[in-house]
Amino acid sequence: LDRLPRNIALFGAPVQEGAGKLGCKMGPDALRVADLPKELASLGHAVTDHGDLTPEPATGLTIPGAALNAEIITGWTRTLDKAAYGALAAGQLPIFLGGDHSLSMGSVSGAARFAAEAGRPLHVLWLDAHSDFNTPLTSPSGNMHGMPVAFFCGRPGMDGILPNDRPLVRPQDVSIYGARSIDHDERRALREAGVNVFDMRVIDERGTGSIMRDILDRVEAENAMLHVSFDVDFLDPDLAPGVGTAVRGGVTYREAHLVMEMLADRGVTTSLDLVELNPFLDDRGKSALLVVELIASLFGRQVFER
Ligand code: 6HN
Ligand code: MN
Ligand code: MN
Ligand code: MN
Repeated sequence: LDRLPRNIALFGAPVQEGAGKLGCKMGPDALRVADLPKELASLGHAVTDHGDLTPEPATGLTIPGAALNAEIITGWTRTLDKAAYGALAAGQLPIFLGGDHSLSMGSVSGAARFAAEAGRPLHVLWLDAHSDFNTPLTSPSGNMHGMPVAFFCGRPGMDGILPNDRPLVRPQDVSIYGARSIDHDERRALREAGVNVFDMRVIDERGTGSIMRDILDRVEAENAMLHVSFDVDFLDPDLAPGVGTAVRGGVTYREAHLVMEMLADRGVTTSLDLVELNPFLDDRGKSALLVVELIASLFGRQVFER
């Protein structure tokens, strides 16, 4: 087991323009009020909160199809790409406090850029009710939080947001875990690209332990870096109602903890997003508090030392 103290860098990314409902911009502060920095520090990690980032100005972009607020999201993507790359280059483990899921366009791209220079593959564990594999040409909503996986895998249709020759993530290195809402065009594109999709049905059938073991064995075998992207709507909405796109039939309390505990056992996580928390829709902070509890599990809290 690997329980080394980490050098953790927190970055608030109060972006909400990628989602269809307002409120995610309050996410970073809700996670702080729920004591995320203190919980991580109490586990023995060095924690620095860098406060909230701001998006670069970005104008003059033409994206065909439906991509709402594309210029604001482009600015955030460029800012977050630099923050992720810079933190990893400084030997830190960055945690991005969202903000909606469009922020992963930048955080994952920056991690991919660092991994490419380090000569290691980047794997992505995408904990989400959704697959976020739309492009502006397939999206039914135009909301860019439904597009980040397509973006960092290099699906066409979002040129100019970052350089087109940037390092991408290979679709076969992405594991989507907890899916139960996939749009018609996304489904075909996911299959054609070869993304690993663990939907709720296969989780019910195989169980968390078996699936997570396979995902983590591959990360270790390939000496890969691992970006974990935690969309709060991966959890069942009875547990975590503070999200804008809730889908029933989600991951349970114990299943979610086991995902985190298995990640902690392997110590392979190199960067992390906490996204889609919408405090305006929450019930007395319960979703924020559960996220903090789960992240403590991911960073080593356990009932009984093994
Ligand atoms: N999320 N597939 C839907 C869309 O609008 O593209 C929902 C996306 C949800 C995105 O939860 O991060
Ligand atoms: Mn998502
Ligand atoms: Mn989602
Ligand atoms: Mn636990």
